[in-house]
Amino acid sequence: MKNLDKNLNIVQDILNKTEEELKKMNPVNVLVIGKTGVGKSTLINNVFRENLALTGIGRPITKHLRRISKDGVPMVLYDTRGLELSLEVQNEIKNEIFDTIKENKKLGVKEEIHIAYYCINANSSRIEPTELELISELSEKVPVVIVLTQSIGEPATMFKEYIENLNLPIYGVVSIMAEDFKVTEDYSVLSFGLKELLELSFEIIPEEAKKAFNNAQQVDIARKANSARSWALRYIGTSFGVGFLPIPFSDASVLVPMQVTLLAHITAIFGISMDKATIASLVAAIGGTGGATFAGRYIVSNVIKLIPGAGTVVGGFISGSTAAVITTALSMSYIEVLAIIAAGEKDGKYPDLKNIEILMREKFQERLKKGSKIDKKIDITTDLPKENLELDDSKKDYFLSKFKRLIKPKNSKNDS
Ligand SMILES: Nc1nc2c(ncn2[C@@H]2O[C@H](COP(=O)(O)OP(=O)(O)OP(=O)(O)O)[C@@H](O)[C@H]2O)c(=O)[nH]1
Ligand SMILES: [Mg+2]
Repeated sequence: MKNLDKNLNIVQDILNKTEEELKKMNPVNVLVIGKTGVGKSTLINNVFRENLALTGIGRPITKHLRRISKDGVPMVLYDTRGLELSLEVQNEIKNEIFDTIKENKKLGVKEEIHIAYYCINANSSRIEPTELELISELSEKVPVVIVLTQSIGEPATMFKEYIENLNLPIYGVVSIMAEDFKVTEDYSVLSFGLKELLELSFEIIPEEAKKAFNNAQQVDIARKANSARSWALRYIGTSFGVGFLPIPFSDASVLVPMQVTLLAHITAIFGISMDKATIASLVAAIGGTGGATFAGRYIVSNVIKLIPGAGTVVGGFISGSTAAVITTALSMSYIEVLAIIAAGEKDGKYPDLKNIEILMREKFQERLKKGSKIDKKIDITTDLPKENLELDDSKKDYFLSKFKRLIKPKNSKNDS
């Protein structure tokens, strides 16, 4: 019982610290604009996690502008409505948007709108003069990307060329299909273009908003994992490098607060919806059954023996390099598991908690056995060479197939 309490404390600590980290993070602010039905909400729900357009809390800030946000996702979306209505309404909208942009800009980089996605249905074949005017004026105030939604085939390609030739003062035109589009019973146009939109957006938004953008997006999971990994390796390097005094095994629990901070920070950088149960499974996995913490006795009896070379440690002390190996293994395996959860979640599939625990334990031990070796050319989420980082559909299949047992249909209950 006592062990369980300790575990729960760690879980709560990780959750609280993650929340703190998120609060410190500058949010990314995105304006999504376009006529009704073009696919603004579909775009948002596929690019960002947590079905933001569907489940976020929307607050009308003007007649035609809604501000959407959600706890735990460091982003604010501005969604417009009514652009297809009369010229008079369009002018009203324009003024509302421009006022909002101006007011937010006054409040600094934390509040200002960082990017605007101007959505046009790719099957429109032409843009009206009023829309062109709006795009041009908007571009003077905020970086604009034209997103051609529901793009299918030749007409969409031609429309893209047509828009590019207009030489608008925008940052780019990106064709997308945000969600697979079913044409017939056995033929679908698969989703595409979101990765490109993401890359372009990262080029455009200010440095201060990039961390939040990476947290909020769900298109490029390897990117999330890699940024969490770089941060963790830097943190470990400074914590256990020169100046780290060896600690006695009996005091190994001093590592716990450090590891809590580490896991919380990783969770915040990565950006994933984590509940208590999930974190509890992860913590249980690295604490061993009956072990209260991932330090202390557990390290001595279960962890040390797995680290190549560490068996020769004499005098009952944990050196900086041993602590680094343990903590690196902990963070790398944690990130790997987050990546797998995120990949499943994107497809509306949630992993079974028991399987998470098993996987986390396996990954942790695998990492320990590698010792201090980190191959930077290998992407940790897939163990594939880094140039294969992009998770296109074939790789996604490979990626998921490796962990098939983890993935359960959305509606089935966790049997733990
Ligand atoms: N398959 C598929 N359907 C899409 C896509 N984008 C839009 N649609 C279809 O178009 C409909 C309208 O899309 P929404 O995302 O709701 O459009 P919206 O711009 O948010 O519309 P308003 O909220 O009314 O302004 C959806 O219900 C889908 O049927 C896409 O990328 N793929
Ligand atoms: Mg909508």
